[in-house]
Amino acid sequence: MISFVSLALISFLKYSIRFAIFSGDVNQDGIVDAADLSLVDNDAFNSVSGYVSTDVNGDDFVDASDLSIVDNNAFNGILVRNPIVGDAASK
Ligand SMILES: [Ca+2]
Ligand SMILES: [Ca+2]
Repeated sequence: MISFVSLALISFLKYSIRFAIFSGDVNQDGIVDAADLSLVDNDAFNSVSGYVSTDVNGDDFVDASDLSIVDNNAFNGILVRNPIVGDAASK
């Protein structure tokens, strides 16, 4: 049997949490920027393959498609906004 409190919590979680996952934060500092772009650019230039962090689309090869994703997210200023540990930009 579900209590009123449980129903309220389920409703709260169902309608109040928003999150998204963006590719491109290769160095894991919370911001997609030129540093990430540089890492992907270097690996694309060297035709790196395999399970590497610079392969942001997961096709086991670092190329222009990965560079395009990181470039778009860097241009749009994608960063981590975390209510628990704070925003990446404020660190
Ligand atoms: Ca980064
Ligand atoms: Ca790739």
